[in-house]
Amino acid sequence: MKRSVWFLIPLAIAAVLSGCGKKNDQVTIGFIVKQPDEPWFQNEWKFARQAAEKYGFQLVEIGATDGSQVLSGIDNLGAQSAKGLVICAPDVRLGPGILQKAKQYNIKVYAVDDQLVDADGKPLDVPYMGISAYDIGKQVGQAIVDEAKKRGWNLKDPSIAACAPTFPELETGRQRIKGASEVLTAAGLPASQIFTSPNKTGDTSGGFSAGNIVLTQHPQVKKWLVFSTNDEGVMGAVRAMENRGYNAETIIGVGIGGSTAMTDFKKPKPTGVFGSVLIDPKRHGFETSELMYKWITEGKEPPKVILTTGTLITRDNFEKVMTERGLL
Ligand code: FCA
Repeated sequence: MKRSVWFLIPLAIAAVLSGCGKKNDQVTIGFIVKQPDEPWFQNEWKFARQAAEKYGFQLVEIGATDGSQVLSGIDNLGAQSAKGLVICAPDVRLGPGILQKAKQYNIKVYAVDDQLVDADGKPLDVPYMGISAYDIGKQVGQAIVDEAKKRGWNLKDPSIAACAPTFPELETGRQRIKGASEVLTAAGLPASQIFTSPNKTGDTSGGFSAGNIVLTQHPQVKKWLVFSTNDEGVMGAVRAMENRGYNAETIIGVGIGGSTAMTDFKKPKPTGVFGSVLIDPKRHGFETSELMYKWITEGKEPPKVILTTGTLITRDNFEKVMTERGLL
């Protein structure tokens, strides 16, 4: 070895040691999410890290936007002798493949947000924590109805319609849309005035494209009600509307999530994103990881299904509510 590289040896040893980064008996848990840029998933990771700190396990965060990334992520966890995996999969129909791969490494699986299903769409027998999607959808619908009433809008007026970027591949997505649609029609909006359009990517740009399709098809609409699977769908559609001259006075959009909508609430002037049903990334991140840790260390399997609740936030109360939840 040349003299000049001797000094690198201690550095290399340190790198190997810190790369291992875990004590011999330390539990490793993986946390795979489908959309790592989305604030919801970043918050899940943030709270999972708090659980890791509290219980002293090693958390491996993996962003996987397609099936092959999920499978290589599980191989990676297997190589690190991980014992558990909390996962929101990019495609829930990968369920059987995920379970098979995890079994190969003796890794326990906990589904979060999106329930894993088999090829026929039947839920798989793995613990699941999701949101109470139908009820939260109804909260969205109710928030829109209440605000429309305040503005004196008559939902039977044919110049008022709803635009809903959907995510029909997911049961939780279908339930959210169903809940909101039912409340709106019960309040007088004709079902034929609800225009859905799939948000192909589940993010804001997907919501923007879905919104544009609806807007092009229905230029006669003067006032829009907007709801979706998540904040991203609503925000995307609202941006498309703003591009065509609609504004906070002619749009009532209510999302699901909270952290993405918050960026609009922080703007000096109101936008078409009127509200959001804030859901609970702490439960979905901290509690799933905690329950997984206890499953591994105490053999106590998490409850089969936990469905979490939501709280409406708007420009008026988001600061208070989100500060209380550790989200601001
Ligand atoms: C699904 C949605 C996310 C989030 C989560 C709770 O995974 O795609 O945006 O709403 O449920």
